[in-house]
Amino acid sequence: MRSLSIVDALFGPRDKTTILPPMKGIKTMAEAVHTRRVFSGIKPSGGLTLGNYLGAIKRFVDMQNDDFETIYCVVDMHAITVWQDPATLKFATRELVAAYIASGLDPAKSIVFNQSQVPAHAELGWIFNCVARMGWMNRMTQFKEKSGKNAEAVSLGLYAYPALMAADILIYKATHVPVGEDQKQHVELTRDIAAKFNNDFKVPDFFPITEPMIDGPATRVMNLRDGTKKMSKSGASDMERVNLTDSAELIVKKFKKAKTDPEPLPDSLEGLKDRPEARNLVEIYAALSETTPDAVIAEYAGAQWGRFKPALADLAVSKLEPISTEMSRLMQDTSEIDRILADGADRANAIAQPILNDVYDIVGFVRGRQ
Ligand code: AQP
Repeated sequence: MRSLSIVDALFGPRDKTTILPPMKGIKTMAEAVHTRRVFSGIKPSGGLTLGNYLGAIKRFVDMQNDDFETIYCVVDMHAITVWQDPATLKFATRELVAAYIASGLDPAKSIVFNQSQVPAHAELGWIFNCVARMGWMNRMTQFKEKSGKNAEAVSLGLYAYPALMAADILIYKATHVPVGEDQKQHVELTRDIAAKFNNDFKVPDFFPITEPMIDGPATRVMNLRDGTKKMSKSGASDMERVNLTDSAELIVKKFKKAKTDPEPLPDSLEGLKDRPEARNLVEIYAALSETTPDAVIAEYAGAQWGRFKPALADLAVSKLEPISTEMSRLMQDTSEIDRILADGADRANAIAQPILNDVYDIVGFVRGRQ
């Protein structure tokens, strides 16, 4: 039997299959005490995929227009948990900012910065290394997947990554985190760390119990060559993913060659059960056209792939081409990107540093000067 986590024990067990965003106008437990604040981030660990766009960036932009304070980070310290060539890391960091802005993030409305420019992330990360338990870390499935049979040879940072991710979120006392399905377990760990810290140091509600926001039709965009695997930046073959910087021709080619089965599209969602590749393409279509998989099925019931795939490719090109064009324009002057990052880091520091000072005081660190 699965043992209850601290959050389960304090607040009751969570439904493990779905975490829906709270209904508008209804306050979550965290919101009752804390400012409604969104934090999320992406690793600059390679070219961005359609999965990063639909599961994260597009939703970051949508939330910016909601009534939240929004903080979006380029988590470069997470990227180096696996080897990164330094010049490539700098390029990928700036390119990710270009992607954020080209997709609609407004640095005047949202705080946009890179993690390594705000030292409070690493400092709180260390405290959380001392709060998180080995047993909790040992349950992290992403570490198991990423380390595979090579667990002895991967970095200590890869193992500790979820504690630093908890610090990324809680250094701003963020109440909401929009993420893809793959990050759900890490946000649950963040909740456990917050609850244990609040409980151990007897500071009820110091850290919020952050809500993961995993919603929309594309919370887990799958690999185009194997519908049972997630689409990832670092996947082995380029044909298994769509990159935000792919040309229109390449996007068309990738969807044309995407693995499917011989059956036409069904006339109900039920018919997609046990058809992971077909379901993935329908969900991508739904997310790109801002509709639901039901509506896509209603439009394409009985369609052969020869009709659906070109329609999907056209749709993807129409959405992604303007983003990649704007990304290349922004990348022509990286000094503007660096300025946005420096300004974002100053604004992020202004929120993070007083929270870190409080944490140091709570844990008993003597501070000569405040
Ligand atoms: N396939 C996906 N479908 C939906 N959401 C996804 N995300 C990533 N892949 C998908 C979401 O993107 C955000 C940033 O992820 P990340 O880059 O920090 O880490 P990741 O999840 O490990 O992404 P990758 O692409 O798989 O990177 P690599 O290959 O370098 O490890 C998160 O919100 C994530 O859920």
